[in-house]
Amino acid sequence: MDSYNTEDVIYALATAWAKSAIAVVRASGTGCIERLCPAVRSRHDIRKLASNTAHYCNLVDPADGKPVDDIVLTVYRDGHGYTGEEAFEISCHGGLQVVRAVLGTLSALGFRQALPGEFTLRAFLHGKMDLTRAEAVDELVKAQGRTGQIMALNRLNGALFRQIDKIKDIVLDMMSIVEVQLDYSDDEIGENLDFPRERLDEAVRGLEKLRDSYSTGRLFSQGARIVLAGPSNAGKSSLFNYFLKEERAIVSPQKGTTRDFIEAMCTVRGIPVRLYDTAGFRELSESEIEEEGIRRSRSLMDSADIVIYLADSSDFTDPDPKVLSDPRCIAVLNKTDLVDRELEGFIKLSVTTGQGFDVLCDAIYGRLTSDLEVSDDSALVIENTRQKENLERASSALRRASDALDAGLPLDIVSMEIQEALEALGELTGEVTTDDILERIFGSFCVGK
Ligand SMILES: Nc1nc2c(ncn2[C@@H]2O[C@H](COP(=O)(O)OP(=O)(O)OP(=O)(O)O)[C@@H](O)[C@H]2O)c(=O)[nH]1
Ligand SMILES: [Mg+2]
Repeated sequence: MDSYNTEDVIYALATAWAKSAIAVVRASGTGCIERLCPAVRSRHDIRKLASNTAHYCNLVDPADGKPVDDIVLTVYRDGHGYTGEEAFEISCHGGLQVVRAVLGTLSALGFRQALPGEFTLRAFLHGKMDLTRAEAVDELVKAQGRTGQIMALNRLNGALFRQIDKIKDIVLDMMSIVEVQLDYSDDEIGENLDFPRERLDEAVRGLEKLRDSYSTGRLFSQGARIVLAGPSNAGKSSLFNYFLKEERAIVSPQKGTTRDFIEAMCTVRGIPVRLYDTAGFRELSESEIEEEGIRRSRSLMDSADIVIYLADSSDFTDPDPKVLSDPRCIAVLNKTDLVDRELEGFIKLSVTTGQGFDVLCDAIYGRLTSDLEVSDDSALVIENTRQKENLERASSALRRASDALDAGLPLDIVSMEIQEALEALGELTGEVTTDDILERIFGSFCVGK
């Protein structure tokens, strides 16, 4: 962190850059409240305000005293607030011109605009959060579905940190036992080595369970791609709209209504889904444009996690067996309100009445989670590749330690492996950090670029 100055007073707009009723501008750094003084007109001396208190004030241009906005100023000191250093928040009116003027005022007072992730980096540096919590901030902000949001919140509240800390305690205990033996014995495992093997296994199981939760976490954070495909007029666009609960795609009794694909986000049983409505297949397409649409449908199907093949119960033609044999395919027979029939391997649906939609959602959820261990949203899961890598590193090292014990190898080899596991766990929570790790998490700004 050569050129990155943690002494600077920094500021940033904490809310979105968009017109709104209120916007919040945040600032942090030792001396930031004193620095703001020339731009504040208040009944109080803002330097003497108690921490965690909010005050109505006037913000003025420090150069000419002209009004900028009426604001509510909230101050933080003594380790309170997000970053754990002296800080304040300005709640101002949310018009873009107002926000621009407030930011300009701070800039004129010598505040530096914060870089992405910089407030969270400071929170980490001041011990307000460990790295798993810092990563959870970003994951929570980006959560797309309710389940992913709850899972990220769980990590932000420290559930992951506590679990890792518990396992680390076990590993530390093992380390001290090995160290004692190393001090008193002659490098070989003596018959009287009292090593808690079951504790070692417990630690490995705990780490592997967390590591394996990655796929679940990824599914609930990144979501899945689902393509609606099938013959023209089967009701793909109708189903697309039904998923979105809005009339997004054009629906008509005419074949070939959808020419190009449309995509939209929705959630299915808490899983974020990017859903694609595509051009229906027809033997005799009427134009080059439609043919191009059909080509695009096929290429989308190639990259989908699930293809919902929609057939028309009232105008049924045998589907392409290649599509149906694809393990990603869920076959659906629509318009069963018109012609009610059973077809092996097909879910019965009527988009018009909604009958069968729940069964379809269950099938999607089942297909996406079939290889995963999913319990409920209170489950402790990770979605972060860095965390997964460190968990893998730690559990592999402990497994090697276990193998070394089994093989009766010298204790210093066991000790080395346990040390490696401790390092990986330390990196995971941020007890041990390097510029590389901080750069990976907080962005390139912190390593002198
Ligand atoms: N009775 C009945 N009609 C339906 C149902 N689903 C869709 N339709 C009707 O079927 C017609 C075709 O629906 P679309 O959703 O446009 O079909 P599509 O598969 O998108 O068609 P293309 O875009 O041409 O490929 C429309 O008139 C819909 O109102 C259903 O479950 N029951
Ligand atoms: Mg359509």
